[in-house]
Amino acid sequence: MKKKVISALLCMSMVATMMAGCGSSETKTTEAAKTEAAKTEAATEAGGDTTEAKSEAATTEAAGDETEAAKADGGADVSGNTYAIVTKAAGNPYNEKEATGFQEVIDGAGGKCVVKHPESATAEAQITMINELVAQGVQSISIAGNDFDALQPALKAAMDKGIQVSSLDANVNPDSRKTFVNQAGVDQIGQTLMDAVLDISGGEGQWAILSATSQATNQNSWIESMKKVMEDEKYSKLELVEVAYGDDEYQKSVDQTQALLQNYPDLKVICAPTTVGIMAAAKVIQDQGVADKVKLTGLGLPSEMADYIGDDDTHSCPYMYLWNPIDVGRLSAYTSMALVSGEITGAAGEKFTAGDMGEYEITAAADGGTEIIVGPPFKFDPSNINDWKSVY
Ligand code: RAM
Repeated sequence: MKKKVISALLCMSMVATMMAGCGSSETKTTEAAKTEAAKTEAATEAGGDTTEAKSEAATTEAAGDETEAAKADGGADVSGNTYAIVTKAAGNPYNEKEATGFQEVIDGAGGKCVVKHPESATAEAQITMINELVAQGVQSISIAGNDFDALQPALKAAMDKGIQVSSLDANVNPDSRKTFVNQAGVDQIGQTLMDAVLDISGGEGQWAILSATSQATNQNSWIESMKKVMEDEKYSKLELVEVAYGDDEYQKSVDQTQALLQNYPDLKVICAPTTVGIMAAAKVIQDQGVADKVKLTGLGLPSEMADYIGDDDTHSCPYMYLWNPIDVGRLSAYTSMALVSGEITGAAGEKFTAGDMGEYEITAAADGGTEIIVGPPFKFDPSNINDWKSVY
């Protein structure tokens, strides 16, 4: 019976690995899945049915079996601890997927999880939530910052109370965090997107960026990186005509796209490094029937972009990139648990095992703080979009 449970767990881990696998990390993750199964076996032999304990821990706040479940998952007793995640804003499926991944790991380990989605993507809305979480006495806060500096007083106050603060997706300044779970390297994203613009434009012509909010650190660092890449001679025939902001609101992103199309009749490419923006732009371009003239690339969710990806003149987006937002949330949860247990402090050079995601190392970030990079961006094109659209 126990052996069956273990092999079922191993199979589930391997299937999950195949689903989430973005090329190079597959081997690492499969190894990690095996290690996890071995740990599970040890815990199972030591007594108690871990599978049952895990699912109970996910649904009940009672103690008891939770301790066993937590030990089986991460080595530390997380029962009684509350781990919070604050996303950029409600109503964005990308943010919801991050929160789902975070919650799944915390629940699975037997901890308590609090998910907060501010109504709008502003620093003010997040400050209110941070203050509430401090008053509630949570052990950790993982936040996708709506501003690099503005959250510092609230996050510092949280850290002064012993709360472990880390950021994910969009960074806050180094004084406001222990570390940052970064979806992919900033320059890697900048280079990848610039090369896509170069390729899709045919090497020359006008292009524009459709971003999220003007305060979003992730967007701004990717845009800065693209501009740096563009200084190279290779990109000299490209003209960046405007950076427009749709604030990660669908209608505003639609309006901004319409304005770009109207103001720049020779526009060849729009690059939207935001899942909300790219989907809005894709719809506008196709609805206006100009997909033969204006092309789109950027960062998009395969589930939202499947209808717009194609090589012909009726489709707006030849290809785009992203990473698994569920994994960004999952790694943030493992990071929060490791910070709370004291396994890591957030210093460069520290390593820890993020459950079945495998081992990660904390590295120095360009802003003087530290970061943990989830993995490289993954390309979605007509050859694979149908395989991915139901995954995330
Ligand atoms: C949007 C948000 C998020 C970003 C993705 C790519 O959903 O702006 O912060 O990481 O796009």
